[in-house]
Amino acid sequence: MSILQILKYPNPNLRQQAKTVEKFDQNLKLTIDDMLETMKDAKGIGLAATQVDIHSRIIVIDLSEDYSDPQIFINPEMSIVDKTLSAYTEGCLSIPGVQENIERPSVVIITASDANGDIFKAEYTGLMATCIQHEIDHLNGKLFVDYLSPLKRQLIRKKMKKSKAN
Ligand code: GNR
Ligand code: NI
Repeated sequence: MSILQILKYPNPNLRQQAKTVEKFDQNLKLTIDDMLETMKDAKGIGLAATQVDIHSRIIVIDLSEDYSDPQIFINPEMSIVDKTLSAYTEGCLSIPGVQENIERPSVVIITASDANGDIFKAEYTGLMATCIQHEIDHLNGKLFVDYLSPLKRQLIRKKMKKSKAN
């Protein structure tokens, strides 16, 4: 297992569209293990493959305190249950030090494959609904700052370019 480097905004690779996973092989399992280790090391609650410069549709999430509840989503598809929105203060491992309130649909249904290629379907609410939407956005090259005003985004961009954290 290894800890992978997390791309930082405004790295252009964060804008790539991730490709559908076709092979549920050992290589996929190794990538998932590395992503779980990287998420834990960075103290995140989720990680999309795009953030570690792997452009395949792989997401890991763990909302537990002690990283005892890893959830894997391969090739996730989302449907929105109704138009009700909830606001959460979001952060992103690719945009360290920035936290903003973002509104997203409160309840979503996700269909995805697990690491073995078995398809499952589940409904999510609360922080889990927010997190899975944030991660699916990453796979599509989208970041939470894209929901902010252009002025706010420009300020964050300048702040990030100056920071040595990259
Ligand atoms: O660690 C993370 N916390 C978080 C908090 C609120 C909404 C979304 C997130 S995801 C983030 C990790 C990350 O950047 N995943 O892409
Ligand atoms: Ni993120």
